Amino acid sequence: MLIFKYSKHFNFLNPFKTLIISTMANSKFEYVRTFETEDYLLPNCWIVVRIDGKSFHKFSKKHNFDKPNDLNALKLMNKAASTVMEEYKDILLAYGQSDEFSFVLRKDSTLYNRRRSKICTYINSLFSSSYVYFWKDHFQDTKLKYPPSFDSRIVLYPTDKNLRDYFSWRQADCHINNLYNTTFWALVLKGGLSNSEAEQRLCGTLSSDKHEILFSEFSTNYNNEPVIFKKGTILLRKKFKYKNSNKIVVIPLHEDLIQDDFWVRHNEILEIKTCGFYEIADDVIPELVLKQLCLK
Ligand SMILES: Nc1nc2c(ncn2[C@@H]2O[C@H](COP(=O)(O)OP(=O)(O)OP(=O)(O)O)[C@@H](O)[C@H]2O)c(=O)[nH]1
Ligand SMILES: [Mg+2]
Repeated sequence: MLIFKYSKHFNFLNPFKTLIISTMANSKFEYVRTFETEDYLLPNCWIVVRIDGKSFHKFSKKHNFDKPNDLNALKLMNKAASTVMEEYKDILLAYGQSDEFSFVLRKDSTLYNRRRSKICTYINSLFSSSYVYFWKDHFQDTKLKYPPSFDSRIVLYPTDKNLRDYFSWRQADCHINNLYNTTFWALVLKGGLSNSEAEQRLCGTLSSDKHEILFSEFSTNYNNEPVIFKKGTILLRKKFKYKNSNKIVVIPLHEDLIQDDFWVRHNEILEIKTCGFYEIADDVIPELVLKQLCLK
């Protein structure tokens, strides 16, 4: 008896042709599948996916991003990352700065059976397509000149300390780069120095020297710079009371995550339990949350 197994190559007009192809595939060609390797991630480890823009020094120039920080570009990164978090509920926290975003999945996640390539590529492609899809909402006057791309990697962290140190590393990096870039562009754009003169001026300077240059030469108190530039953006899932019902939304925060306080206040992350309530300060619902409530 002949049994026709359904395959995506099934030819309904000519089943006999399908039979020939599938017999050939099974007997002669299908062995190539044995070359595919398994890539299951170790159990019981935090899964961190980090995405980073390819050559964004060029992309930002081509699209006239404000220097050193373009608020619209940062908001677009946040929107793309929020879209990823809304889709993948196993992501507990995301952190972004500049052209990068990191996502942490619960350590007991069984998403795609913990297959590395599935998790890494789906998250990257949803992030990348969302970046392009939502571009026009953030840059009304600047057309996207070419398709951006992002690399991505997965790193496993076996302990809570390792995970916290990872995010501390990214936030410290944000602070160091932002202080440098803010001083560099003040010297160039306001101080009239060339790029290489500004680079030379900053060579060997300490953090306190950069604060002093900003304060004494450009009347800028670095501490008053926007917190999104200094700290980056943390995305967390929270319950949010809206019109007498509780919605679960992804909220943006711009806080210090290096100190214990953050992890105590948001203990649902490391303890992997239901998310806590989000109280809005000063009654202003962030744009990112308004969009999730379909109010914008
Ligand atoms: N003007 C401006 N540039 C930005 C902004 N955000 C990111 N960039 C640029 O993007 C770069 C990101 O750094 P990297 O990821 O190390 O560099 P890259 O050019 O993307 O190179 P690869 O990641 O190695 O492909 C920064 O150095 C800036 O040049 C922004 O808000 N404004
Ligand atoms: Mg990059």
